[in-house]
Amino acid sequence: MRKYLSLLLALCLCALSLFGCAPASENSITVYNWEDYINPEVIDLFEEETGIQVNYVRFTTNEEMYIKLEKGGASYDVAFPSDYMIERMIQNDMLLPLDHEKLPNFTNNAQWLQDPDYDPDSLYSVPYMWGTVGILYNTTVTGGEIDSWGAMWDEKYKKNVLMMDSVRDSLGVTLCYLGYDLNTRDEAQLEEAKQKLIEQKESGVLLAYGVDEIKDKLVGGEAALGLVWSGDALTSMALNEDLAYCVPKEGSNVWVDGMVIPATAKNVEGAHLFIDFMMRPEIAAMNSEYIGYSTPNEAALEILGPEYTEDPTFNPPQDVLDRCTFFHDVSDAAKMYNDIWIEITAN
Ligand code: N2P
Repeated sequence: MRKYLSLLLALCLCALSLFGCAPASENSITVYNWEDYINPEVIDLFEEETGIQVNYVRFTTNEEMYIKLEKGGASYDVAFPSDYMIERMIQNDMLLPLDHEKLPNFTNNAQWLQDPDYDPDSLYSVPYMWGTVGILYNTTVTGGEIDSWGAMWDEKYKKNVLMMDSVRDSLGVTLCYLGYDLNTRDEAQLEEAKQKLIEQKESGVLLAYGVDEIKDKLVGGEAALGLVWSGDALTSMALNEDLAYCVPKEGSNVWVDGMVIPATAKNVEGAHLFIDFMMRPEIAAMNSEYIGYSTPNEAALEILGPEYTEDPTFNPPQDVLDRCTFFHDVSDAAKMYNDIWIEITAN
């Protein structure tokens, strides 16, 4: 017994000398981010500079992230929701107000993203990346350019189309194809979109629903068309020269993902340090270059240069942006969206 006690004492002393008296949360932060959405070197640089350990956890969709945070249980110090989800989380008191005094690099961001309508005055979020939703396609199969969502229903591409297992993205582009607003709460319009997606499945055009694996399948030549986010399109096109990206003429979604501090965060100080680190020009440039998404950080754009800023996937021309719409929280219609999604994907 005495042996155990002295061993325990030795262990405690050892832990104290290593970590001082600080609780573990002061020496670490838990970051909850999308799959494939950071340059891993950035995490190493942050850990080296601050001595704060990053526990890095990934999610696939906004809805998955939301449920995890809503349920409690796990606590995250920094999360990366999209615009419409930030709107919902603010409404539901799920975020802490940011201390802008601790975020001196915030002013590197483009003016239009310093005061976004989903979070006026950026009280709860700072922008991380932005982009569009479109079709990544293999030109050797299509035989040329495509410009309509109709291609994703075209029986020429049987068992060759990948849709996103993400309720707002797939329903949103289907609503655009039908000529409706992608934020609609109209039951009849949503029902029509549902039928359209069921038709895509039943006609055999749909190969599968997926999220992050869509880009890999397109790069590997395992499908002809896939619904993707612009950054994934950019990195895929660099890996396979037969691939092209279009934002269809019927319109699409333009989005911004932010960095936020959930109300249940344990290391708020560390979270601010991490968020500010991510907004340093050289760090934002490293992330943008690695993941292919467009940074709102104007100082980073200068580092990236014309190879990026003149690329139409990275920096879409005005006519493309003019036909794109931001998602908004659909509030009490969210349940209708989710029920439709379950019905479509369940069988
Ligand atoms: C990249 C995640 C992109 C998030 N895999 C799009 N909102």
